[in-house]
Amino acid sequence: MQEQEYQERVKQLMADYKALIKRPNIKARVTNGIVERYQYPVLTAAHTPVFWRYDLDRVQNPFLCERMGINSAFNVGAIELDERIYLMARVEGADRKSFFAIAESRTGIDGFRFWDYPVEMPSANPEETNVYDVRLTQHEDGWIYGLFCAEQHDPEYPEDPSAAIARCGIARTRDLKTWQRLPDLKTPSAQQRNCVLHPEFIDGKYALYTRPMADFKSTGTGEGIGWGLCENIEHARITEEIIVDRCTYHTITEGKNGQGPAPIKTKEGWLHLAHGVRDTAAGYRYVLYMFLTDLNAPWKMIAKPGGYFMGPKGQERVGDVSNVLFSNGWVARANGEVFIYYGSSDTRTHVATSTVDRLLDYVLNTPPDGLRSSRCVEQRCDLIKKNLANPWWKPGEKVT
Ligand code: M1P
Repeated sequence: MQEQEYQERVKQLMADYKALIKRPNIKARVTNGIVERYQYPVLTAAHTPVFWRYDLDRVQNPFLCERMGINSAFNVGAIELDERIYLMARVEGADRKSFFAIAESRTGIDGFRFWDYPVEMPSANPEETNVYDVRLTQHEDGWIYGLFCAEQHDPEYPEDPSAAIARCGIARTRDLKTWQRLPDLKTPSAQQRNCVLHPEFIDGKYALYTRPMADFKSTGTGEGIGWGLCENIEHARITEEIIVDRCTYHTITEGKNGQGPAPIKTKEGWLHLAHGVRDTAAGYRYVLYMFLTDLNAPWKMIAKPGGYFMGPKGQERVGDVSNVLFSNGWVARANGEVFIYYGSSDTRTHVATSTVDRLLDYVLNTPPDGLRSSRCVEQRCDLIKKNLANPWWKPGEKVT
């Protein structure tokens, strides 16, 4: 390639990247009243800096080949510090390994830019192969904790290259740059993914949401979102897990579920965001749902609307693992706004916005799952009857 063409191609790569980072995001016109979606994802593989992917040395890379491709940027942990929003993304290279990288924005809905270097997360053991899906918790002990899935090949099945063990990795930081890795969480369960640290001490102990499961990923081998206490986060061990939200037949959590980010403390209780999974002929379907637990007993469910408030839509439905919405990061701002960050189809990251008041209204005033078709029809008929009794919204109808 001639020098000039080389220069032009590099210039174009940089210009495309800049345009993407600067593109303003636009609120989608259609809303379910609970959240507003946005037109563009906030992070994609193309949001990673060009210099993460290309060797820009003309002698060593004469054809300007992408040397280290990036596949996806999704499932982000989120935190607000000094009025800036930080996302700790699961970035997956073309080599399938995930790693963490921080992207920062002033608005929280656009303008996310990755820091120059990804996070260099220390490993807990030499067999650790893959890390992903971090949940960030600003704990009352003063540290920011990141709990994530740390995965390795299952030594019990050396012949099976797909046999894996998922553990809960724990690390802490003060600045999101330097991370102190602590020993992995120990629980009675063989597999642990979707573990989240509760932001406050309970009876002087650290409290964690867990997901006890017998198998690495198969639906039907887990009971639900768990809860357990541990004395010492530096050697975290939970000996007893209770179930906060149990997987239930013919609901959105029939297959499995998992706590999303750490819950938000509200005047009505702890507001939770979670994912529910069901198996279908087309593969697993992941949707997002919410529930509320007691302020003084965060393991006690006090309200849970039926069904999901966000399922995969439009472009969100397609990607590496299609038909998946997954969230492990949200931010509740001082002005009552809530930014929900969610990954779609294990490929990209989006934002949806709402407020604490609106989410509480949704959680407290939406009918619970009727669990049977007949009950669900009754619930719907009640709604229809109420609306038809006073059809002020129907042009031309008599208003009572
Ligand atoms: O591929 C969909 C999701 O699968 C896993 O979710 P769960 O822990 O509920 O099984 C995770 O690998 C998650 O990252 C992924 O989005």
